[in-house]
Amino acid sequence: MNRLTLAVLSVFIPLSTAVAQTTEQLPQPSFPHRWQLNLQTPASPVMEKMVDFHNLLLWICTLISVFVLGLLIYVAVKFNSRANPVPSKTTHNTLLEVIWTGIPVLILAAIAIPSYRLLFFADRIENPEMTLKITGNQWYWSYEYPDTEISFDSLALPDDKIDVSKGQHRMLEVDNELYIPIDTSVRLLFTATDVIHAWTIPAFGVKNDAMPGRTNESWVRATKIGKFYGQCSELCGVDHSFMPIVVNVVSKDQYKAWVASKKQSASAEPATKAASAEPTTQLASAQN
Ligand SMILES: [Cu+2]
Repeated sequence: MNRLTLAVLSVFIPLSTAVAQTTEQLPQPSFPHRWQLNLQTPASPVMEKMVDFHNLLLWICTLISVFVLGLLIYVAVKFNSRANPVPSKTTHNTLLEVIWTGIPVLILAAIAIPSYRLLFFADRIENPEMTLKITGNQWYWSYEYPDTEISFDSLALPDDKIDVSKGQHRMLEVDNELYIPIDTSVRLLFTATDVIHAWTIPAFGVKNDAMPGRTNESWVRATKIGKFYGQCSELCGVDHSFMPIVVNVVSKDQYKAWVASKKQSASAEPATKAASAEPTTQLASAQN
């Protein structure tokens, strides 16, 4: 091993272990961390495939970029005015033109095959085990679990309610978090009451528009236990950046316990829309 290799390794080995350690210490498997490269850790089959597709494209882009850079360097060295004082007057070459049109077309066609396959895979699931209906409102989310008749609103926690010592994150925490069981196919239905919103959880590979008067569909089958964060991803008005999403992926038993507790509290005190809408107004006025 030469000195240069040693020097490079001495820089990268501590760096990679440091990154691995901070990732392990995080309570949430997919929370972004400082100096993060690449996408979030995937937590669903769709996102796993998206990461693979992204890596495939990265290789293709890299090879093309290196090839074009090589050609540019070759041309600059071989055909500059000093090396080639009398340039050729050739303007057309049919074979070359067919090749440089045909090869990019073939590359794009080859990329289209896995791309469409993934698009259809992410589109919808044939036999969901449960359904979650997501409604976007200005500016909070409403959730319904039609199978268990649970429904609630989920509003951003204002800054003064964020407790950093508990690992909470500003503008990402909500008062009512979602719960879904692990290894369970969940059909996601999206709609909105006012304007277009978009419900997003990067680690699930889900980003769908919630549109008034329309029901969009997607699905998730969570593969990792933990807390997953997302945000509204469609400019929807003044408080667009204050409608975060928190999904807890828990074991099937924990999910059943959550459903039971949620039903109990719902029967104890029926929540009113007016009461739950109050914090939005507070949040809106706090931002103004
Ligand atoms: Cu929105």
